Amino acid sequence: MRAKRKPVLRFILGDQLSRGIATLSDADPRRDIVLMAEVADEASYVPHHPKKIAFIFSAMRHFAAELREAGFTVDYVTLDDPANTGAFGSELARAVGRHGAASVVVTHPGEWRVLHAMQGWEEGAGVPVEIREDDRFFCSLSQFRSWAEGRRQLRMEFFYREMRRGTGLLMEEDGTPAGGAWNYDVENRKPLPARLASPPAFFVQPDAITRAVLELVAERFPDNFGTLEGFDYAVTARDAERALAHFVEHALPSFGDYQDAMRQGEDRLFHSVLSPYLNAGLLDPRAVCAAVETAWRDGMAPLNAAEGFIRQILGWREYVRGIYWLKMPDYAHTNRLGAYRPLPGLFWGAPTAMNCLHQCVDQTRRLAHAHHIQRLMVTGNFALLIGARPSEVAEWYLAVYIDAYEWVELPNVQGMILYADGGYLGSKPYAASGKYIDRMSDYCRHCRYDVKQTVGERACPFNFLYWNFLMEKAPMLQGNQRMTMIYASLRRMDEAKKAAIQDQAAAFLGGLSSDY
Ligand code: FAD
Ligand code: DLZ
Ligand code: SF4
Repeated sequence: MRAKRKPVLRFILGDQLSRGIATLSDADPRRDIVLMAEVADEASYVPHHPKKIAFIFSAMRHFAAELREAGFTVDYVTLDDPANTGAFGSELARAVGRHGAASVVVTHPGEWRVLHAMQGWEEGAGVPVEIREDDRFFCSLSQFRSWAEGRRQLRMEFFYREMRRGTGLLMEEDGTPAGGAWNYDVENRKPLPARLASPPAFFVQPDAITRAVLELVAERFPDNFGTLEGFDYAVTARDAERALAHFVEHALPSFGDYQDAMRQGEDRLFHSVLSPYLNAGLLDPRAVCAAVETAWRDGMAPLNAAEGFIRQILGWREYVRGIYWLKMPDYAHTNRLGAYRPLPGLFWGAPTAMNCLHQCVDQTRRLAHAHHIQRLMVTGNFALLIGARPSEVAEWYLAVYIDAYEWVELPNVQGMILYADGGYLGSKPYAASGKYIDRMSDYCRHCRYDVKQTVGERACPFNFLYWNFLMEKAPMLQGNQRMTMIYASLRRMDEAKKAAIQDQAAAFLGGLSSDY
């Protein structure tokens, strides 16, 4: 009698929930074992928002059920399994022993920290571990590396054009961009008209699997920032595809126009809220971009909306991933502007009279989601202007958003909001005064501060912090060509006003507390 061949153990991580994942590409359901594990290390390496943990655990459990239906044997270790050792490496070693596996196959993880640990798994498990490329992105890491080679500074716009040419997305047959321009931002970013209604929200009722996960998370993570109430995210690929269809029908047509708008009481406006599904593997970025291009070609959405949206995914999402893997692990420690202030407690929910911050942090607490302009121009801008320590800011963004994995969060924090990388990702800091927030939102109308005042008891803190930041960072920033105009305005400001701004900023910064 021939001996039974030993199984291959196929280890799937919580953000690899794609049927097309490289780990499974040559899997034999009759012989191989799929391993999935809820582990304490991953659930607590930052204090994740409870909705983020619930989303990942529920999506993992649904994915395991789908694989079983397709004939796979799935060994699923739950967080409350008494034998669970709490870490990827030790769970893998245990499973290799349990199943007498001949080898392990896994896909390249999304975080450097996990890749680093993965390199020791072979020794721990005592069998070969094959790490496969994650091919769920448009641009491979080697392709990005070749593109970046020899460039001192990278620019997203040039990368994006290459990606358009390479994929053919929104391209004419003669090789020119659809409509004749690469970018339609001049038509985008309008303030929201008072009477414009938001699109209807997409939601999914929690099923029995999600309800069990919600109970587990409530019990195990009672003190984490954020609420589990009203959990309505999709947790299967099928529902994520419904979320995509809903977005294309209801929100895409106005996505470009109101991409930068914010309105009190309206959390999502015309944003897609597809990032959790894209990043966990429930949605394929190619399918998302194709659906949006089709909507434009069918006359269901204007070009400025389709281009603006596709640029976020084909451009920004791929670009930040490329930078992350090119620059890690050093990228996490960059701090070019020398920022060392502890993160104020208001980020974790301590009361603040600054209405814009209160609204964005409170929305984050409720939903584990805030849209790009809230992350960039409200919380991000504030962190930049007060000189918050990059590592604490990065931990906050990684913890509180449902879509946060380090490969996408870190370049947005170090590069986009904090300029900690000295201009490698973006050409200048996104610093702004309260005027920007006032133009793009109604937050200022409901605030105790006056956005029109720069100094004085009711002056909007964004105003004096902005000018104070420019003065303080002048040695590093005033040579930046894109900041010439603003430094010219600063030079024209009279000295008494400058001194008053600096005094008020110092008093405000001195009063910030990291308690919450
Ligand atoms: P939409 O506005 O509908 O955009 C569509 C898609 O484009 C998003 O789903 C996302 O996949 C992609 N996208 C848009 N902007 C970016 C960007 N700057 N970088 C990468 N992808 C982008 N996005 C994450 O997915 N995870 C994060 O951890 C994350 N952290 C961020 C931290 C900061 C400081 C900032 C400024 C931005 C961060 N972003 C992050 C980018 C962006 O804010 C979110 O992708 C977006 O808000 C998700 O909501 P949405 O799906 O409704 O986006
Ligand atoms: C974010 C997360 C959490 C909270 N929990 C788990 C888990 O228990 N098991 C798992 O496989 N993945 C989890 N994840 C996602 C991982 O952190 C993610 O796969 C790694 O950071 C690599 O990107
Ligand atoms: Fe924010 Fe200033 Fe406007 Fe208040 S006045 S909401 S602090 S920008």
